Amino acid sequence: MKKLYSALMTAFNEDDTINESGIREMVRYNIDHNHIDGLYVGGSTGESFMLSTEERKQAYKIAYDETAGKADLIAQVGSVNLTEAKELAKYAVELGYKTISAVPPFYYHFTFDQIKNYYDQILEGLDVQLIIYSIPALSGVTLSLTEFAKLFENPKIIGVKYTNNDFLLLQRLRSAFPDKKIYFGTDEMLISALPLGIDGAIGSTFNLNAARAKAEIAAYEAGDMKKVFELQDVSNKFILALIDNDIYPSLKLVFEEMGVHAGYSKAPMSKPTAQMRAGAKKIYEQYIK
Ligand code: NAY
Repeated sequence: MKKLYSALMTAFNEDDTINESGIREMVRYNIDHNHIDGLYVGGSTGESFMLSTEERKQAYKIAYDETAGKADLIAQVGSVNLTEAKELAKYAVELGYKTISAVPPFYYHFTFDQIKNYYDQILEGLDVQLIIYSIPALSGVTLSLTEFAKLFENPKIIGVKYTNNDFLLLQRLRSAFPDKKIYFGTDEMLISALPLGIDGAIGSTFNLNAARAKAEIAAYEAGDMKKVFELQDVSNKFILALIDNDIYPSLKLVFEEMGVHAGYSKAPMSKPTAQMRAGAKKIYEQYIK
């Protein structure tokens, strides 16, 4: 069975400090209501690249503690600061995370050898497995099939979180590396990734839309492609409405509608306006309630 992971959000207070109880509530919701297979902690959805090292550690710790072994956990430790990435990886492993993930180093257009060295250094001396976080649209780093092959030579690198709509590369990855894990990361294109043999999906919108996504996966596995299309169609109306309303703050606003105190997003992300609040209420009523 393909797995479904929510990309965990980080709840903030209005002054942009971390809101611990908000993170705990979202973890609980994912476990108790979504019955989620796992949580991806500290990724883009977690707004992690805007956090200090200590705040990133705090988020891993809260998520680990609240999950209490009831779901798989993956800590995203990638950073353009390799010293920080190594420190975060060590910290996550010491907490008990069995799997980490890392976005390639970004901004400076590093060479492939530098990227490979970054992954090997993060993993050096740690008893942990790693999933590459491939998200070219945000990181600016596109890895080719040959480059994935070289990274996969490190036996601790067990797969990729593939947030990319290059389906030719996805198919070639699946064919070339049947034993590596591939988690798809564009929730609105899940329908296109399912037939390519993904092991599961990791996404922000599953925090709220897990039941529909799970039903889509079940329909796919039962061979009911009409149902798969219908479910993806509703999901996409929901996802596009969220994107139009400013996705990260709006996911939290919809959580608030459901009584889950998800807090705010961190500046420079927006604080909710009256219009965003009204938009989120409408999304909740139309797609979740
Ligand atoms: C992450 O690290 O949190 C993710 O990459 C999760 C994947 C999400 N991508 C981003 C950039 O947020 O769930 C997707 C995405 O929000 C969704 O498909 C809507 O576009």
